[in-house]
Amino acid sequence: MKFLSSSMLVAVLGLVAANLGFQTAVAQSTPVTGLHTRMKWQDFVSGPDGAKRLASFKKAVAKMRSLDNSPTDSADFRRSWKYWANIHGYLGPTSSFGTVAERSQQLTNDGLSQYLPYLVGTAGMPGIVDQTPPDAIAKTIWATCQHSPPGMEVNFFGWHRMFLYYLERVMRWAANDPTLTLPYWDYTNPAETALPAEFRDTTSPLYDWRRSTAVNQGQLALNPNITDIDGPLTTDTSFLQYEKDIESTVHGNVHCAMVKTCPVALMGLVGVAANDPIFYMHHTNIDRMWSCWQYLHPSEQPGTWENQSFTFVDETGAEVTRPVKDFLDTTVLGYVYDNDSACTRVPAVAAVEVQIQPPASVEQAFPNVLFSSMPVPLNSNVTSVEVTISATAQLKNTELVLRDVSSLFAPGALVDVYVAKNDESTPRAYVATINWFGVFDHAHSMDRMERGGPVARTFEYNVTRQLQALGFPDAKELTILFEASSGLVPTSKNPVAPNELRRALEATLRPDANLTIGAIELRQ
Ligand SMILES: [Cu+2]
Repeated sequence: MKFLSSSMLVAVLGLVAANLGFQTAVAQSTPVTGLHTRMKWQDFVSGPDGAKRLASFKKAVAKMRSLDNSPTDSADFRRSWKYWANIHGYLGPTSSFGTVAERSQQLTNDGLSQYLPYLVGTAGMPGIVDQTPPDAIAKTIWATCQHSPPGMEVNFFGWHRMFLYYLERVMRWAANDPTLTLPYWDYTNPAETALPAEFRDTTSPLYDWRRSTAVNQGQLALNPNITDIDGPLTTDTSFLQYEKDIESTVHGNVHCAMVKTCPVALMGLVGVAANDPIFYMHHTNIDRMWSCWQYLHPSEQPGTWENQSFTFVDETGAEVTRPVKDFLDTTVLGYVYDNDSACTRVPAVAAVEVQIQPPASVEQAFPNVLFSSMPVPLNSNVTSVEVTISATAQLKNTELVLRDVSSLFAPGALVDVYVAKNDESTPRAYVATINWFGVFDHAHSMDRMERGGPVARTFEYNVTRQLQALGFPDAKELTILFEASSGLVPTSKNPVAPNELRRALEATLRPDANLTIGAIELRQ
């Protein structure tokens, strides 16, 4: 640790201390007066008040759904479930997410036509219909969700925190319960990766039939790998990098894994995702991940992004416009999370260097190229690339860069990235999962494709911990593995016919998508 400056040391010790608290972290039983505690789902529904909290939450969802067909100029319409889903995204001729017909055509083109009913409906099951904002307020606020299309940086955390804050106020109104506070689905805990039972109850307003059937039946759960935030939380050196990593990894992974693949409605298609109640439990957990970062970086100064303003409606249906900077401190907003201080699974590796001043680019931060490849096509379900690193390389902060990952359309599965030793003597180390949430269904990407350019994204993963686990620097012959993945694993509960499960777990990359990594680099 001798290369660490004292401020770096403080940061590292903070991480270790935070991690020691993981086992003992409990929901705050005595919140500061006036502050509501956003609880993990399993605590929200248990204890003496659990049944009351759950009833209130379901009542709010049911009441909001009952307002969907209110007169479009009424406050009730602005408090409806449909309206709030539309604030995030909607389909229609004026939407940046295109029309139902356009998204249907895309599903067909992507070879996913069996999921068309999830979008357009089927016997007795209404689908999504094109909508047009009825007034100036709706024109201003519908489809304003901030997600980063390739090459753009947006207020992903900020916009969604504001969205949830105003939704929570509407839900309190709808449940007639001023204590109702949004819970979160903590799938970062490997024990909580199955969809909570209350969302699988077909008679509940929290149920939606358009999720992966095996997930909705409790037979498959999220693969704990795809919900692990230890890497971004302990090695990212700036807020913007962390925000981008959370958005592009765990956030998108969960969206896509809730359905067969992206861009299948609801959760896999940005323009309609917020119609599913699980969307809000997912995003409350994402909001908590922002609080986890804030806890570990209390003195970090926000950037110019905090000055951007967004418009919503409140529980009276009135328009409100406020800057993101009003939403940085959740205690000012009246809530805290039951856990924002111990958010990782395993203690941070003390040898990871914490950089206080984030460098401008990966080239600047990691100037030494240990390995660089030619373009790598991922046209089968497993692709491996052998890597030989020069004998003099030492264990240091190491970045795996997947440059210009491009595809003609959604390739049909997630892609898990691993590093392994060539002799297979040590278990392979998981690095990250690539998902396609929002990549092919956002106006920015569609424009780009129409202009003839592929959508290309560059991923940077800190792989120091993984290389250390594989025995680097002694092991210098490595393999980088890419595997098609559904993002799901079987649960021990409710075993079903193996064939049925196997089909749900199946993940196939379509060769005609031309999924290609422009270059694979290892940098220090
Ligand atoms: Cu999202």
